[in-house]
Amino acid sequence: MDKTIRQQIYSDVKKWIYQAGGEQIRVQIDDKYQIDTKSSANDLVTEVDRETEKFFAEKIRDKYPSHRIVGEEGYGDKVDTLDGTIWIIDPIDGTMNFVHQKRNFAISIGIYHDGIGGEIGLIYNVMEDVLYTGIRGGEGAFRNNEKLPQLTEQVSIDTSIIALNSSMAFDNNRINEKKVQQLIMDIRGTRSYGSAALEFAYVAEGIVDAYVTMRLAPWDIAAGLILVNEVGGITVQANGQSVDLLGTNAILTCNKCIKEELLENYIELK
Ligand code: 2AM
Ligand code: CA
Ligand code: CA
Ligand code: CA
Repeated sequence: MDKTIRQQIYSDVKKWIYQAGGEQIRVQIDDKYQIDTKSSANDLVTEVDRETEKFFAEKIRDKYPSHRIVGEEGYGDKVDTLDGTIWIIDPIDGTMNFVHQKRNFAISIGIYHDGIGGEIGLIYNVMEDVLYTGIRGGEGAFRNNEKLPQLTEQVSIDTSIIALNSSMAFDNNRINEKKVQQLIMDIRGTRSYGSAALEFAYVAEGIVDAYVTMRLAPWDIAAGLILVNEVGGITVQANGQSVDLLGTNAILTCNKCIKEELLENYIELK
């Protein structure tokens, strides 16, 4: 992607994220809105998820009519190839947190171009007003415009904090749960934030050393990929293969110095 176009898109998406998150969601956080369920009783979606995705889809189609959109709530296009420019949108990542906590959720937007994952990535922690950004090209990743340091090489399993869902420790259908239990005993601590995008951002920020999770959709990971990349971290499928950008993935994103040990000793998919 041409550098000038990349900068133009970046400045537009940043403006729109602040509008959607700040001027719309944050000021209306105490308003009543409709809550529905999707695949299960715990899989929530609200009017605000839909309205926010619609807001982005309209802005993008107006300004960049040739670009395609992949969105969680159905305002996007049917996309099955990675040609051209693709916007991958999660209007609210952490809807359960949005509904129950009124915090700890994010808007996540990743932009791909011609098969390259992670041209541009933005994750906006709406209630804390913290915007994580990354643009391809080795300039690094930023937290509210402050450059994040490259991930330190001083991390080992026994001193690491790892974000994971508690269910992984007793789910013996998809993962070797005994090894997850061993991991939990061997590391310093676990965290579970309930927003995949924020968990990626925290890996990029270096405040957790890895995030492991079993089923993520393209919009859960698109923005996070570039943030973690730009600080020298790595994201793979939990079986070690490279990420399928338009598919569902079990994901490991982490500091590079613990990747091999995690894959070899602790994460065994069934
Ligand atoms: P969401 O809030 O956008 O749906 C919760 O652990 C994390 O997993 C959130 O980032 C959530 O995204 C994501 N997730 C993916 N698929 C989910 C599902 N079927 N039900 C609930 N959360 C899901
Ligand atoms: Ca959802
Ligand atoms: Ca999500
Ligand atoms: Ca969502």
